[in-house]
Amino acid sequence: MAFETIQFALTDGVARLTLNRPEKLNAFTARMHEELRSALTDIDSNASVRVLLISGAGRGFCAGQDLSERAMAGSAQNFDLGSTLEQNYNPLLRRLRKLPYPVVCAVNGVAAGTGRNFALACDIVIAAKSASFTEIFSRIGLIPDAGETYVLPRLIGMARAMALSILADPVSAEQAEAWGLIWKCVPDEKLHEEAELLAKRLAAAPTKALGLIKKAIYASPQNTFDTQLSLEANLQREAGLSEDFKEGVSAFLEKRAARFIGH
Ligand code: LHQ
Repeated sequence: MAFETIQFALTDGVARLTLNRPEKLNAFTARMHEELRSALTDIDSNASVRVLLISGAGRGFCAGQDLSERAMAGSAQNFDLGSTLEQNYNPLLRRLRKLPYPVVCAVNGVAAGTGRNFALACDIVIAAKSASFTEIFSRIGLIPDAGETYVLPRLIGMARAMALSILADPVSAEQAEAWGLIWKCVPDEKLHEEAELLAKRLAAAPTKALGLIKKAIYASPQNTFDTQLSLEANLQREAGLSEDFKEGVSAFLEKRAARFIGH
C-alpha cells in the first residue's frame, strides 16, 4: 500500500518506521493504524529483518490519538473507545512485543497519551533531551490505556505510576532516564546518530538470542523464581541450537570477531 502517514524502509536488516504527520505531532489516525498494520505485515514476511527502529518526523514523536478525527469528535455521543483500542492499538502493541528481535524507539519530541505508551511498548527507548513523556488521559477524562497501567508500575514502581497517571504531569527525557522509564536520554543533535548506531549494532547481533531474551524478560514479572528458572532452561535450549551460538563460541576460541547471521 502507498504510505501517507508513515515512512517505511528496510535496509541491511534494519526496518525503519517513521510516524509522518509532523503538522499534527504525528497523532494516530485510523489511516495511520492501517498503514502501520501493513508495514508490520511486510516486516513479518521479510526474514532479513533483525531490528525495527521507530521514530517520528518533525518536532514531535506522537501526540496520541488524533482528537479531531471524526470518530473521536463523536465520542461525546458515546463512541466506543474500547473497541478502538481492541481494533487498532492493542493489536499494534501486541505485535511489537512479539517481534522476535529488538524494537528500538528514538523519541525525538513530545510523546503524549497513546503516543507515549507506543514508545514505552518498544524494547529499547532512547530520547532526545528536549523530548517529554506527557501523560494526558486524566486531563481529558480518560484512563491510561495502550498498556500504560501494565508497563508503568513495572518500570517505575507503584508510587510514581499512580501519581503520574492521576496527576498527568509531563516527564522530561532526563527524568524519564533517571526513573528507569527509558534506556537513555541523549543530546538532541545526537539522537538519530545514536539510534542508527544502535540499530546497526543490533542488526549484526545474534538475533535469535535477542528474541529469546525478550521472551524471558517480558515473562519475568508474572512468574515465580522457579517458573522463570524453567523458562530460562527452555529458552537456553533453543538458543543453544542456533547457528549463532556455534559461531559465538568458535569466534571466541579463534580470538576473532563473531559474524552472526541471526539464527
Ligand atoms: C493534535 C493532537 C492530537 C489532533 C496535537 N490530535 N491534533 C483515546 C481515544 C481512543 C482510544 C485510544 O486511546 C485514546 C487515548 C489518547 O491517546 S488520548 C490522548 C490524545 N492526545 C492528547 O490529548 C494530546 C493533545 N495534544 C497536546 O496536549 C499538545 O499538542 C502537546 C502537549 C502534545 C504538544 O503541545 P505543543 O507543543 O504546544 O503543540 P500544539 O498543541 O501546538 O500542537 C501542534 C499541532 O498539532 C496543533 O495543530 P494546529 O493545526 O493548531 O497547528 C494541534 O492541534 C495538533 N495536535 N496533538 N492528539
